[in-house]
Amino acid sequence: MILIKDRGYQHPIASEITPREVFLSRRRWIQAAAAGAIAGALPAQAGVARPGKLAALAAVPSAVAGALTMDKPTPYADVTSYNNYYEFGTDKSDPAEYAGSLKPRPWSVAVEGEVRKPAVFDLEALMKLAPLEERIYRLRCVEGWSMVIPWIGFSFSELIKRVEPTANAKYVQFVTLADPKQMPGLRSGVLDWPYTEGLRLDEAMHPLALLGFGLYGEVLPNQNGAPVRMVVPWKYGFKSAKSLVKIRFVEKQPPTAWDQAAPSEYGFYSNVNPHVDHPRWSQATERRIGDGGLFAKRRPTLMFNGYEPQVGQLYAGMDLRKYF
Ligand SMILES: Nc1nc2c(c(=O)[nH]1)N[C@H]1C(S)=C(S)[C@@H](COP(=O)(O)O)O[C@H]1N2
Ligand SMILES: [Mo]
Repeated sequence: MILIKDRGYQHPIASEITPREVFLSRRRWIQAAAAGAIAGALPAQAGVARPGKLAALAAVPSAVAGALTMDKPTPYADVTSYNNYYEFGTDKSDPAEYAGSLKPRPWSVAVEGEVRKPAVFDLEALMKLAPLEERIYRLRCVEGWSMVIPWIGFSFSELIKRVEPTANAKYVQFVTLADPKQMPGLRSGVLDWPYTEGLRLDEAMHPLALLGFGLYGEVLPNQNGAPVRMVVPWKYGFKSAKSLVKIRFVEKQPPTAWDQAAPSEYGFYSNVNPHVDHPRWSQATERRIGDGGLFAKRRPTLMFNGYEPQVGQLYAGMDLRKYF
C-alpha cells in the first residue's frame, strides 16, 4: 500500500491492491487518527477552544462503512477552490476568493418546529452530540461534475434523536446564513435568500446523511460551508446546504431555494439519476474534477450516485420521473 501525504492528510491510493484492502487500510488509518495523530492538522482558530473533538475520530458505523467510496479523493486544492456557494458569487472561483468575510465563530444553530425538545446549539455543543467520523463520499453537482471528499462529521440522525420529533414531523427544512455584511453575493437576485433546502424525515434519518464539520481532517473552509453543513451524498450537491443556522421539523414539504427559482429544473427530491435528464442537459455522465481537465473521459453517473444499495429502499414504488 502506498500512502500519499498532502496537508498532513494520508490516504491510501489503489494501485496493485484490491478495494477491500484499501478499505481495511483506511480503517486502520482512522484508528490511528483516533489516537490523536490528526489533531496536528487542525488550523488554530482565534478565540475558539481548539476543537479537540476533531482529533477524536471514531470508526464509522457498519451501516455506513460499506458505502464509503474507494475512488481517489479529489485534491484538497480543487475541493477548496472550485465551489458553488452563491452567497459569495456565482463563479466557481468566487467562494474561495470572497468567503474570507464569513465569520464561522461564534455560531449557533436553532432547532425548532415539530420537536419535543427544541434547542439552540452553539457550535461546540453541536459538535459534541456524537463522535466525529471520517466519511469519504462522492459529491455529484447537478451541473455535471463530481468530486470525492473526505468529510468529517456524524449522521444527522444523531441530532434528530436528540430533539425528539413529534408525530407531526414529516420533513426537515434547512435554513442557511444570509448576512449581507458577510456575503457579497446576496446583492444578486439569483436566488431568494436565505438559501433553504429540505428532506423527508426518513431521508434525513438515513445514516448516510451527514452533519459535516470538516474535510480532509480540518475544520470546514469557509467556501465549503463553515462551520457546519449538510452532506447528502445520494442527491445532487445543491441539496447539501452550507453554513446552517436553522433546522426546522415541519409537517408539509418545505419550499427550497432552487425549487422556488426553477421548479421545472430542480425538484424537491433531486436524487442523482442518470436516467432522468435535466431539461437542458443529460445527466448520464459526469466530469470528475481533478481527473485531467476537459479532455478527460467523462464517467457514467450512477443511480443515487452509487448509493442505491443503501438508499434505494427509501424510494420503493415512487415514480422517480414525477418526483425528480
Ligand atoms: N448555502 C448554500 N449552500 C450550498 C450552495 C449554495 O450556493 N449556498 N451550493 C450547493 C451546490 S450547487 C453544491 S454542488 C454544493 C457544493 O459544495 P462544495 O463547494 O463544498 O463542493 O454546495 C451546495 N450548498
Ligand atoms: Mo451543485
